[in-house]
Order: sequence, then C-alpha cells, then structure tokens
Amino acid sequence: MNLTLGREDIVRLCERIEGAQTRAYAIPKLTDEYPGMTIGDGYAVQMALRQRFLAAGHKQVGWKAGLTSKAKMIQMGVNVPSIGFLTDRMARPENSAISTADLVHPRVECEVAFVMKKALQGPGCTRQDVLDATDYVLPAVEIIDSRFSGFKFDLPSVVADNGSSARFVGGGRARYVEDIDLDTLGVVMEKNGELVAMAASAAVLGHPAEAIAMLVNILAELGEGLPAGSFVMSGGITEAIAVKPGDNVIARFQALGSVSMRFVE
Ligand code: 0L1
Ligand code: MG
Repeated sequence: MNLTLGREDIVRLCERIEGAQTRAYAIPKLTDEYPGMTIGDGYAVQMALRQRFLAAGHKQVGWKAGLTSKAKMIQMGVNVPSIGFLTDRMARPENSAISTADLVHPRVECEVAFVMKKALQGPGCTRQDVLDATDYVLPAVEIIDSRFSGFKFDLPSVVADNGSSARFVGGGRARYVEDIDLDTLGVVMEKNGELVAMAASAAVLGHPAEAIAMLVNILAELGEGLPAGSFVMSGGITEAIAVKPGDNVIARFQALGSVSMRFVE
C-alpha cells in the first residue's frame, strides 16, 4: 500500500483517534490536516490503534468488512470497501441494553456474520474459498460510530478510525452456508416497531462471501491472514439508521432469525 506519512504522524493520528473513540468526542476528518493522506496511511493508523488496544488487554475476535453495499457507498460518498478489526470489548449480548453515553453518534446496520473453521490467506482469495472455510453464518447488527464531526469524512479518515467500528451484536440462528441461499436473504430492520430499512443480502457485493474474500485480500496487502475461529462481519446490507436512548431495534433476517437490542443513556 502507498504510504506518505512518517512514523511520528502515524502515532500522532493514532492517539487522536484513540482519544475520540475512548472518550466519545467528535474530531475533524484527518485529511483536513493531512490532505495527501492515502488509504494505505489510513491502514497504518488503524494497525497502530489495534496494537495499542491489544497491548492494553483487548482481545481481537475478528474483522469487519465495511462500505460493501451500494446503499452504504452512496450514503457515505465513497467508492471502495474497507476493513476494520473487532475486539471482545465491542461485543454486546443479544437483547441487551446498549449505552450510548460512550458513543458519539451511533447508527445501526444489519449484516451477515461468518465464523471461520479454516484460516484464509490472500491474495487471490475467492468467494468459493470463503464458503469452503466457513463454519457457519449468523445474523448480526453492527453499531457504527464515526468519530468525525457531522459525518464529514473520506476513505483514508474512515479507515484510520477503524471503519467506524464501535459495537456489534450477533444472535438469531446459526446456519451452515450450504443450507441457505446466502445471496437472496431478505432483511428488514424495525426501530420502535416501525420498518426503517429493508434489503436483500445480494446488496453486499452481489454475495456476502464476496466481501469476506475482499477482506482477506486486503489483509494480505497488510501482511496478514484471517485465522481459523475468526468472527467476520460482511458489511451493512441496508443503509445505517441513527439511534438514540430509548430506541428499540430489531433486525429480522430471512432463514437466520432476528437480533434485537435497546439503547439507553
Ligand atoms: O461498517 C461500515 O460499513 C463502515 C462504515 C463507515 C462509515 C460510517 O460511519 O458510516
Ligand atoms: Mg458495517
């Protein structure tokens, strides 16, 4: 990947993102100060952030693909998907109350999550490689929380901010990939009993496993593979919906059951 930032700037930006994430405040997008920043620089900041969290005792549980649907790319004004890491501290149980006090401006999106039984290594990872390496899939909701003021950002900034990762909830019913049509799953999201979004899983790069293959190939560019046992989210099928304290959210997935949560102060 093309890098333009030196080590000092990467550490500086990593500390800026870490502060915004852990103390929940909005910051201007990083490219305001570093207009020449590349997507590679964004990943260098993200990897530095991951090192900091791991050194502080967080455990990585997997990865997420982001911006993998046309709806999300249009919503956020970008044209390339991204990846981010997921840790144990971001996981929340199904049906739980999720605090918004430690989030900036949370939004929810429905995703298919994959649990891997075999490790994968790019480059050249394909949809079929992913399906062969998958133990099972389950429905999930990602709670994203861009740390950038007014959702004004670009891809290098979002990548540095770990793809807006904040919380995630897995649940519903786990299924083997050979038992379901993964590309035609219908999904509806309700907020406070009202339908707020609906789409089919093909919205994710034509097939959610395609997003996992993309993620494995980006990981290879970063010198990493996807370990067996990883929990991997394939990206929002619907656009992201804003939530606030008092909101109840339920995501209903065809063939995979539903995932619900509520938001509190
Ligand atoms: O999970 C994702 O699709 C990443 C979204 C990044 C941009 C945003 O905050 O909406
Ligand atoms: Mg997402």
